[in-house]
Amino acid sequence: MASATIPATGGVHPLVDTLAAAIRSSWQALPELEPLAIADDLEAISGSLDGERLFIHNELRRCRGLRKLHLETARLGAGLQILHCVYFPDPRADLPVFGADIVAGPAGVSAAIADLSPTRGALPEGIAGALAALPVHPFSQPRELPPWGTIFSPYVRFVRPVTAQEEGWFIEEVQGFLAVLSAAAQAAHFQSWDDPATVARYHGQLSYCQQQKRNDKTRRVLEKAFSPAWADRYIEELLFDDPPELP
Ligand code: 18B
Repeated sequence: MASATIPATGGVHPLVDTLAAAIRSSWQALPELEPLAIADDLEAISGSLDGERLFIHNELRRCRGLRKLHLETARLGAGLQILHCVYFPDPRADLPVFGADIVAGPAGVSAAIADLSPTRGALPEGIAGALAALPVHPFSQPRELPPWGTIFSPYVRFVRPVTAQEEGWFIEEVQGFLAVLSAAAQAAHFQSWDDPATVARYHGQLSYCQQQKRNDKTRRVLEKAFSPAWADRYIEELLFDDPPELP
């Protein structure tokens, strides 16, 4: 049975809270970490739906090799609690996209996914090697990727964690991914904007954003909590905005 305890009102699922704290603390290992500006009206968003309090909290950073680090925690109606996190690389560096999503409802966590996703067909060899060496835990309920999930690497983890032990495993695996990425960011070399490898990685990142936008489940929840026009702007401007055009 679901081990997860859902606070009666207002709070955030413990897995969402714990992973958000682990992600924030992993920022300290990133090279040249800096704040990244966020529109005032997108930093903290609140509302209500069917008498339930809704909120979205967004945090943005950048660092050497990663142009945008985005962490979002949200409560979005029908008791849905969400952690959404994406690190978008600078296309001049050969780094993958980090992505993680947790969706928890009144019955527990239904989806926990994390990956370092390639931006040029395959992961850089050093990163694939480091991921292959990480521990893999025997989750009891693995989940199948949706059709748009072709963007993920062979190391993607997509599960429904059903015990406190499995929730701990998921956090540990995400920390492993983040340690691999932060070491790669420290060591990254930069190619020029017009290098064909940079251009290929730019297009890979664009395609990552386009595929993520095919996830109707994200859009539907935001449309219901706010409005279709608001959901569209939020997805296009903050969740999966295209990388800035090549100079
Ligand atoms: N996502 N998720 O981040 N999504 O944003 N999410 C769901 O049990 C939101 C990402 C991913 O099987 C569900 O299926 C909202 C990133 C995958 O068809 C809901 C936000 C990744 C699935 C939401 C959000 C990602 C999924 C249904 C913004 C991966 C399964 C819950 C706050 C790196 C899709 C369920 C499927 C599912 C909602 C993955 C409700 C609103 C970065 C693969």
